[in-house]
Amino acid sequence: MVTLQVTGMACDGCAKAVERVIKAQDPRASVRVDLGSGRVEADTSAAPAALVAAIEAAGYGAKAA
Ligand SMILES: [Cu+2]
Repeated sequence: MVTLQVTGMACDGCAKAVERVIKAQDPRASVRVDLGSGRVEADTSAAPAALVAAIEAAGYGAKAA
């Protein structure tokens, strides 16, 4: 389980975009996004640093929580 703090998500579309970014790194990941808090939980074997980099490349802020 990887928990990330993501900033810059304003709507459901953003939440879906972040989920897609994570699934691009690991198609089998199961992802939960809490839009209000920016907390993102992913059941994935992908490295947290790789997820952070991919989310930042998509235009959001991210750090391991
Ligand atoms: Cu949005």
